Amino acid sequence: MGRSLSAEQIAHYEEEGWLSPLDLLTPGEVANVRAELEAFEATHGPMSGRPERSRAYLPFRWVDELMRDERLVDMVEDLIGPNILCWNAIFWIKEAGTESFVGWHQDATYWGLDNRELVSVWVALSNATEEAGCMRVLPGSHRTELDHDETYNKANLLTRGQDIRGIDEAVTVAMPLEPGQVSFHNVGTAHGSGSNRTDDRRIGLSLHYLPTHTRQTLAEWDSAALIRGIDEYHHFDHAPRPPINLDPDTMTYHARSADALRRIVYKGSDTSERTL
Ligand SMILES: O=C(O)CCC(=O)C(=O)O
Repeated sequence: MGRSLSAEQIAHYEEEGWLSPLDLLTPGEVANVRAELEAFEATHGPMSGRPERSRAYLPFRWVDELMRDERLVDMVEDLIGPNILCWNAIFWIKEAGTESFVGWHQDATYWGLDNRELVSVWVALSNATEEAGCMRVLPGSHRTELDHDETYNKANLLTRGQDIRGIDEAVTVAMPLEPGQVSFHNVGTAHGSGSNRTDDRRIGLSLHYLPTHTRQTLAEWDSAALIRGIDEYHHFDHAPRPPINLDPDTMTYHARSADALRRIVYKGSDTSERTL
């Protein structure tokens, strides 16, 4: 038994590389978060393709607060221990009735981290049904390394249009979520999602937590937010907390941090056209 998760839930995550669904936000809380997002989009345009989409805990105070939500961090602590950094926060938005999809991929392949302890939390800000293109995972795949094609397909939301060929969909598991629920998957777990065939947007925010001993191997400098515990290692520069949305000093830091991230995820690629 952990602080929040049961021994069975922790064992399931460790064995299978995923855990879903878990309740996090109340209907009122999730409506507030979605309203914050859509208020920003009303003045700045769609989040997809904007630099604020990634490392989103720097531009937005409400993302910073969500990533520090004690209910969530207790669950994360059960999976990765008490000294916790958040490396990234990314919006994944598929507009109603569009082709956008996420190819099958393992994040460990592109993120330059020296271990496979990072846990990704995907927070549903809308109804993420199978019809809306919820995430699917390949159970047990966190223990293997699979070959990725880099297709640069524009409809694929991933930086390089990554896709693992030959996944047998019949042995994959869908992780549908109601608004306010979350799923967990390991950095090595193969995952992807289909297009949104509903008449609402499919909106997710992924939060990527790692233990403080983790190192970035693809860059001299990278940043992460200290969430809980002590960082005895200082392998990542500690990201500041935004006092308000779009705080100018924090946005200057965001530009540096997002640039470092772009160099990491595009290392060895001859393009860097997307914001993540
Ligand atoms: O939103 C999706 O469908 C995919 C998200 C994803 O790749 C991730 O959270 O690591």
